[in-house]
Amino acid sequence: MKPLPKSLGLLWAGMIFGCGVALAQAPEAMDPIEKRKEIVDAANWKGMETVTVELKEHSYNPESLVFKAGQPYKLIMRNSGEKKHYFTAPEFFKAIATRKVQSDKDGEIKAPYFLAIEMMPNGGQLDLYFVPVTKGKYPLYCTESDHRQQGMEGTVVIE
Ligand SMILES: [Cu+2]
Repeated sequence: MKPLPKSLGLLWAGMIFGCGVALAQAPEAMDPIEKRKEIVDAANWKGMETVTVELKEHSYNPESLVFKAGQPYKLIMRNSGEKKHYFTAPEFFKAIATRKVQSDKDGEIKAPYFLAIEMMPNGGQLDLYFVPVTKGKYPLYCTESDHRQQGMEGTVVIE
């Protein structure tokens, strides 16, 4: 009875292939990068609003950042402290369509999204260009040393 194992083999091959296709499509479904790019391209950057957040020992000023979904922004992140500080907000970064992070002095970095941005001390500055997409309240914190325990955390709201 050889035909049966052969057809079973084909069935298994079909199932494995089918699963492979599903797995290959999953990341795009979870992280719609192309959609983010469309949002960035379609945004009215001439109507961009500028917001500044200052990082220092051991706080963010303001502690709560609020953005409107669909409105393009430049978020100026400035470290006026004497230590390195992080703008860590992985959930927020996944909730926005990122255009770029720019250093006026050094250049710009384009990526679908970031997880954390580290700022050098004594006036280091990076500008995040983005469009808020998914409404919610997201945690912001510094992952340098024990800064978060010392109170260096805040929130980012998209409304
Ligand atoms: Cu810090």
